[in-house]
Amino acid sequence: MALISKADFYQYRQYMKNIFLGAALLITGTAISFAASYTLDAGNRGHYQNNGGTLSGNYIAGNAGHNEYFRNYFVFDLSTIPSSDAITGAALRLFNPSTGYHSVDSSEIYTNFALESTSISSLITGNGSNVLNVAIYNDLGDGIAYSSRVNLSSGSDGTFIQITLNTNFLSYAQSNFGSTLAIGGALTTLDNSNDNNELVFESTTAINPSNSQLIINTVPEVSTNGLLIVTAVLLGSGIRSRTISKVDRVSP
Ligand SMILES: [Ca+2]
Ligand SMILES: [Ca+2]
Ligand SMILES: [Ca+2]
Repeated sequence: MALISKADFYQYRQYMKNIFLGAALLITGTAISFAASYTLDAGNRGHYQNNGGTLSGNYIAGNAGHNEYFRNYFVFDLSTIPSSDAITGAALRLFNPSTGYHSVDSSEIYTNFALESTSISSLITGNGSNVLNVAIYNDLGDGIAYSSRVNLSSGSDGTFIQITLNTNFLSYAQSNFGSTLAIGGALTTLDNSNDNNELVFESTTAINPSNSQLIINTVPEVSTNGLLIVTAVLLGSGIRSRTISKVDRVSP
């Protein structure tokens, strides 16, 4: 005995298709809306000198002649990023002022490094003496690299330098979501003369905090994504089985 007519069945099938499409769009839209991007101003930044001198604010890097060498640092507060999020990418965004590039060479390479032997509190306050601070200066430009070598020149003056951070940094940042992290930087194309000027990020003492930023992109933790996929599959298979059961019951 027929339960529904063919016309009713086709209308029903279209109705269910629309529901399924709507649900799929909703789920997809929900998944996309979870992807997040965080742009954070450096909470602390500055430089250390090869003689152990240090200054917060100015993130100069390179050689100012007279055996004066500088390496810079940046500290970021990640407390706004949920520790359950998964990092997908990161970049350091640094403003190089109109007089920022100052070198005897036509270009210089700037590279970011991990802090292996310096705590964030030591980085901010120093080790207590210039002699002890030399270890911090060294740490800022050695060890694990967080960025590939980035080229600066006079053409970089008055522009933002966006530096893609590598997987070493992504792992480091991921483990510090909800907390703070620090990153060092140095010029890695210095010549053998202690007296040649080879500087980048000069004149950065009093510039806007938003001129040194960390950008972090994330998605929800894997289990949340998995849940969304499972929900979509279950919804799809449930609708299909109900549609098929209706086919069996259409009148001849
Ligand atoms: Ca280091
Ligand atoms: Ca050089
Ligand atoms: Ca030099």
